[in-house]
Order: sequence, then structure tokens, then C-alpha cells
Amino acid sequence: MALLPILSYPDPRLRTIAAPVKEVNDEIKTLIADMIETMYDAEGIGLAATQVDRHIQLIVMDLSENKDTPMVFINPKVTPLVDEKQPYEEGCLSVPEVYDKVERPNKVRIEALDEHGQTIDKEVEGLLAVCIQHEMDHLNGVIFVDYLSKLKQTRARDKVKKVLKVREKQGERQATRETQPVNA
Ligand code: K1U
Ligand code: ZN
Repeated sequence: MALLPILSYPDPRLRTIAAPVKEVNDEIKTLIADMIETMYDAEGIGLAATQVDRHIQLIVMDLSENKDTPMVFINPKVTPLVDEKQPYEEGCLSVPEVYDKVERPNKVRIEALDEHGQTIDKEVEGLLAVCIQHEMDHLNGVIFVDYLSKLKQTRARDKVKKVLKVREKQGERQATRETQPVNA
């Protein structure tokens, strides 16, 4: 299995519209395993293929406490079941350390295929409903900050730049430590 690099806002590749998956073959199964590993490593509860620069309709999620119940949604269709929208504080692995409230319907129907090609058809609420809508947005080239004001979007760009710089420096320091002899 492999950790995949996650695209960061405002990378234009995050705006790509995902194409349907034609067949759940070995290549897709490897991508699913890699996306699940990448989601756990990044401490996320969801990940869309768009975020790892694969532009196909594939989402992985795990909302369990022990991070041992991954869910896979292939070619998902999400239908709101209520008119009313509720605010929820969202985050995004492509917009690190930025959190803000987005309003979405709190109950939806998910129709999709799982990793075995079996049909999923269920009604969900709460965080699962919020998360699947957030991930569906990724497949359609939409990022949660698009729902925020222009000022907040500018702040989000600046924040992501800063976070990436810090992470780069941390990575360099770590690499230096690893190449130095133990007694140096
Ligand atoms: O798509 C992503 O980037 C994953 C994203 C999913 C998500 C979280 C919260 C609301 C909607 C969608 C994340 O996993 S962000 C990191 C996270 O674990 C988290 C952040 C805020 C609230 C709950 C979880
Ligand atoms: Zn996201």
C-alpha cells in the first residue's frame, strides 16, 4: 500500500469533474486501499479521489472511533431528503487547518456501488450526511470554502500557504535527523 499526496487549495486540479468508474478492477482496488491508508494517515474522516489527483467517482470514508470501519462509495448519487439546511463546522484535508460552518441538508439518500461492486442504497443523517455531501462536492470540483465569503476564501489561501511552508520545514528537519549518524 502507498500514501498518496493530497492536493492543496487552490490547486486548479481540485476543480476537475470526476468521470464514472467503468469497472471495479484490480487497479481501482489498489487505489481504494491507498486512499484509505492516506485518509487514516492524514487523520481525516473522508477522502475523494479528486484530492489525490485521480478524477474518477470514488470516495472513501470512516467515521468510526477506532478507525476500523472504512466505507467505499463508487459512482455515488446523493439526494437530499429534507428541504431544511443545518450548519456544520467542516474541515478539509485539501484546506489544512481551516474550519468553518457550511449549511447542508441533514438527511440524504446515498446510492452507490461498494468495493465489491455491490449496490449501496441507504438513508443517512448527521455527520455521515454532511461528509458524503462534502466528498460529492470534491467529485464535482467544489471545495467547502466556495460557500464562504471572498474574504474568508482569501484568508484560507493565506493559511494553507503558511501551513504548507511549516510542513515543508518540518519535513526537511526530519530528513536531516534521519541522515545524521546516531553519535553526531
Ligand atoms: O474531504 C476531506 O477533505 C475530508 C474531511 C471530511 C469532512 C470533515 C468534516 C466535515 C465535512 C467533511 C476531513 O476529514 S477534515 C478533518 C477531520 O477529521 C474533521 C474536521 C472537522 C470536523 C470533523 C472531522
Ligand atoms: Zn475536503
